Amino acid sequence: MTTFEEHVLGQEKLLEIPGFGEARGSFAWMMSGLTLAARRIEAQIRSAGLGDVYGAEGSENVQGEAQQKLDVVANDAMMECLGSREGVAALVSEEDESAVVVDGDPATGRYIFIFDPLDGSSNIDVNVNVGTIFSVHRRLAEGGLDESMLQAGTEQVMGGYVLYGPSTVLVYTAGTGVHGFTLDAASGAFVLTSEHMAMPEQGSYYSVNEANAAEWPEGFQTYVGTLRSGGLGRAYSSRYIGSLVADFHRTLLKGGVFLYPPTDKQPGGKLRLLYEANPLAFVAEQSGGMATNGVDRVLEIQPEKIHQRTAFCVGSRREMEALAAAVGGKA
Ligand code: P6P
Repeated sequence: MTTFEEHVLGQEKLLEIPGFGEARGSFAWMMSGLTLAARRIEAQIRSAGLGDVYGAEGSENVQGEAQQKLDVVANDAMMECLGSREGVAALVSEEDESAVVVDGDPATGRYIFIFDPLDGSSNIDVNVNVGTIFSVHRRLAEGGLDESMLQAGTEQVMGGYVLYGPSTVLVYTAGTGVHGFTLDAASGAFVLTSEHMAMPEQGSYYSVNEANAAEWPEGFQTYVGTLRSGGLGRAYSSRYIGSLVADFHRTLLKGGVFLYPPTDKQPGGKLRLLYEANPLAFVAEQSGGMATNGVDRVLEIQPEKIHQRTAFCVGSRREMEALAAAVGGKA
């Protein structure tokens, strides 16, 4: 039985993660703050119907979205569990307008945690899967914390997600493949259940909110029509859960494509670059898939703001190459 923390310790040695060479295990210990938070969030979600944690908090987050009570619970858990870990310089959350500085000393504050504490929370009241998405960057030796937060996705030390579903799974990459863990209720540990996960070259699902179809750029409309008509050599089914982590996890395991194209309402895209698109793009590429905004590779987009949005297309190589051809992107 290999736990998440033991696996990260192995990655730490493999990757010679800077700043912790001498004190082996410090990076793994820091990352154990994530699994502690995930266990706290999972417990709240599992018993949501029994307590008063369903429904809206009655407040709005920085995105102007009604906060669900569990959004606040999840954000508090991430802030408390990660904020108390040595090595964390700052925390960036979807739920908070600005970053929380934990340790501004570059000698000890070595990593920036960027996360969506509970994505898809509008689905909670109907008992649909939700997830936590996380991205870890190094604090840059030069420049301030702001520059360290706004690094391109190619610079991520780690990216991944926790999916709270029939079982609770954690999937991550640190650049040497994608690895999956399942929460073992008996021990409370996230136990390694899939190592070096590979996204199929082609799938048979496409995943997009077709209610927006009339607002997509024409190339996307043509592309989805091609999928529907068997133009990629096979019949496709449509699957759209409306919870990004769940739609992504299915795409990772079964292949196919997930799309959130630009729309008239949101020409710059709806999903967030730093704590949704970048970590999932890192996982997708490390498993053999691809991720773009329709035109450019997501991981190469230079962020300008921590809550910046992007169009997000992610999936198997075959579908993503066909998308690039249809919308003029770089495959
Ligand atoms: P729409 C959930 O609110 C979320 O941020 C993602 O989890 C999901 O993929 C997307 O929005 C769904 O958006 O506009 O299709 O309801």
